[in-house]
Amino acid sequence: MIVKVRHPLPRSASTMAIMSIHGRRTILLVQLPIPPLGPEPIRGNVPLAPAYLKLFAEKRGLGSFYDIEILPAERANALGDQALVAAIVERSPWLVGFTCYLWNIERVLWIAEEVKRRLPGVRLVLGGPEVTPDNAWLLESASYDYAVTRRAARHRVSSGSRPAWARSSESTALLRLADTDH
Ligand code: B12
Repeated sequence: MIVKVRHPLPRSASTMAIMSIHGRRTILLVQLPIPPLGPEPIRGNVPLAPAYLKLFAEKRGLGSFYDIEILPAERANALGDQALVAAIVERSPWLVGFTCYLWNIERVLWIAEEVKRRLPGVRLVLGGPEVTPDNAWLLESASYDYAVTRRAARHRVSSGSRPAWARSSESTALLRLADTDH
């Protein structure tokens, strides 16, 4: 299998300096709730994983070069599908990371496709408990660019029509993706 992580961390100081000149890219992290059956407020969807990933990435120094934003829970929990797509697109993200659970995965894939249709250059990354090496249904989907699996701690890197895998930890995978030149 082909590994396509072009720039393992850490980047050279000169490359980081060039990136900072061009301004920070936006990384948007999204965690969607269990779809509600009625109008009652959403409970239980706490974006702990996005918060962890943001803190981890910023601790590793990426905050100087990437604006790492979490889609606020009030919006993630209240907006409908089209409004969610609009909320993501209006932030002009360079990369969107979705935390995937069994209750949001189908919606995530639909939203990812819509976001890609409107922002063809965006990188779409899936992570979370639903992204496992044995979830063929998900891994064979063409709706996203990268998947970070849990147990095997690998990430998939699209290379045209050929997916490839590289060893990584779940959290450092996000750093590696942010560090991949495009
Ligand atoms: C805390 C917790 C809760 C809390 C809060 C959940 C929340 N955050 O919204 C409460 C008590 C509310 C809860 C409720 C439920 N939970 Co719960 N919960 C957990 C628990 C114990 C920890 C989740 C957590 O936040 N961990 C901390 C974060 C930092 O870690 P993490 O989620 O693992 O994220 C890491 C990776 O997944 C990855 N990652 C995650 N997102 C992304 C995104 C990208 C882009 C990348 C690169 C990586 C990445 O990187 C992160 C850092 O390493 C897990 C079990 C577990 N030990 O993981 C179950 C778990 C998430 N819950 C589960 C379930 C089923 C439920 C309930 C449906 C139970 C029920 N029957 O009511 C409800 C529904 C929740 C809801 N949204 O309404 C399942 C989900 C299964 C699945 N495949 O989706 C889990 C995995 C338990 C299990 N093994 O079955 N839960």
